[in-house]
Amino acid sequence: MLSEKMQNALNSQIKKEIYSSYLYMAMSMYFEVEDLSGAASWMRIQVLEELTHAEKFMNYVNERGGRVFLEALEKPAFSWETPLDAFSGALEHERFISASINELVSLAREEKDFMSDNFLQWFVAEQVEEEASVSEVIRMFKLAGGAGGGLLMIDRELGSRVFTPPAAE
Ligand code: OFO
Repeated sequence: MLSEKMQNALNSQIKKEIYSSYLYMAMSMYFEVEDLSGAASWMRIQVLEELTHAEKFMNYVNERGGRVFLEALEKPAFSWETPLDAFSGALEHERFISASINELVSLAREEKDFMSDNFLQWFVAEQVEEEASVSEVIRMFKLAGGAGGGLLMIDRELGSRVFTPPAAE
């Protein structure tokens, strides 16, 4: 059984994961307006990934006999100065999520809740990937320096991303 404190913390994380998908949907819509369909598609895949993260947390809370309470979401930004700016915002957000996962691990250890600790390790590894994939896009945008041809090439590359659902446990 989950402690009430852990249940609340997991519920707060569920909200953050769903908010991530909301934020990336907003970024996808921004890229659509900017005629960067590859970046828009990359973000739409990120939306799906975030929803699978939220689902993993929800399943876990249910499995441990807890209760999921969905909270209200804040309105995300809808516009960014440049594509690089949007991806930099995504990296900042991912760092915030990583810190939040680390807090959950600390709580699990404090409470000697080793089941939660073990469950959360998947997310610890996932956050390494989340930060790395956004950083890689940022690196590409910086190399292109906002130039037309380079931007088009990056957009094509981003459009080749495919959604791979996480393996079922
Ligand atoms: Fe769920 O990892 Fe991104 O936010």
